[in-house]
Amino acid sequence: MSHYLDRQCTFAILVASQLLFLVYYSFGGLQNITSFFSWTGQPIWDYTKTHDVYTNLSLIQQPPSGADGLPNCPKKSPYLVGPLSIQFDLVPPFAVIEARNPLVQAGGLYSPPNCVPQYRTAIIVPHRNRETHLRHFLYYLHPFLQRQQLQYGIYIIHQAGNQTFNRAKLLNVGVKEALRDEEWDCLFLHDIDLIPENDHNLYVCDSENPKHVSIAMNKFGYRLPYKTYFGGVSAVTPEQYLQMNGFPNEYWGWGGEDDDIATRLHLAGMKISRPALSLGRYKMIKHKLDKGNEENPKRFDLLFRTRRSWRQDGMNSLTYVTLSRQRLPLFTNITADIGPGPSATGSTQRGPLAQSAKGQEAGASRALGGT
Ligand code: NGS
Repeated sequence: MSHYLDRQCTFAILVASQLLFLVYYSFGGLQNITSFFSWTGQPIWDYTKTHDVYTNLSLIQQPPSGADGLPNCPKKSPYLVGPLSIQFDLVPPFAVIEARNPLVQAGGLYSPPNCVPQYRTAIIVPHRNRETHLRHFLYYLHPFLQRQQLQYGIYIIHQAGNQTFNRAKLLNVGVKEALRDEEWDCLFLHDIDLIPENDHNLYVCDSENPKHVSIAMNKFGYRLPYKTYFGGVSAVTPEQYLQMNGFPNEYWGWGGEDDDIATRLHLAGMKISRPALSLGRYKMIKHKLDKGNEENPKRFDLLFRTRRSWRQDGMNSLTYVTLSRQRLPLFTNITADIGPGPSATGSTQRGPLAQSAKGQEAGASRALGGT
């Protein structure tokens, strides 16, 4: 009798374990089971199934003339497709990018032709000697942003001369210059070599806190490299930008300025907001460290001083001269002289540039609501 029971028990365990196995696989394995129980309301994206970045663009049409006033654009654009196919083997010529984006206006400005946009976003990109990257960037960003039904403008901020590169100061220049054109709701501070992989990653701001957007880059295995990382792509409202006194002007060369920004936003009483890890995905265009953007040996000293310096170093101390401002077909090109960089003694030189920029800055300060 007990032998019979033993056999029945073994049989039941066998069937149960087979059933469990079946359930496990129909859920897609361990990863999907855990994500099912910690579900955040965000869909799980399948990045093995991607779409061409120009999908649906031809559906965006001017309404027939004589039609009544435009409706508001919906909260969620009907043109979004999700994961995008991105490849950098062929560099698209500017003429091809222009032809594929016929609704983009001079200066890289765009507003949906068939509805009133809910958001106005300026994309601000520091730049020097990266034309190949620029072409990839424009090829992917224009259709991406149009599908989101945003009003947007792309500003490329070019550092004149051969002095050491200064990413954070160029971003400050870009913010001032962009706000001369329009009362943008949101400022996207964007590295030129990062391409978003999912168009549901909306280029709008978080009204409460500065948003770090490029949280999952391919070069870091689609994870944050460290908890306070704030590099690559971030989004702030003009008010948040002023609250943190913009970005530091004194980081010449590679590294540290993004860590400084992360610190100053906390010092200004804000927190870092982030999208879902499956949305904030970016592909980086591979490249070597640029000439003129060598590691900044002073970055650790500067970081040590952020708490004391952030109120003095930022938008309220920004000086530069705009050498040119062109509305090109795909972007607004601003070339700025941002000064000679750190002197041999370590302090930033303040020569004729600082003097001559003062008058010019007054207007921009007002546009920003500054003093
Ligand atoms: C940190 C740098 C950041 C930089 C990050 C990622 O160490 O500026 O690495 O760099 N901070 C300092 O040097 C203090 S990356 O791998 O993208 O080149 O953004």
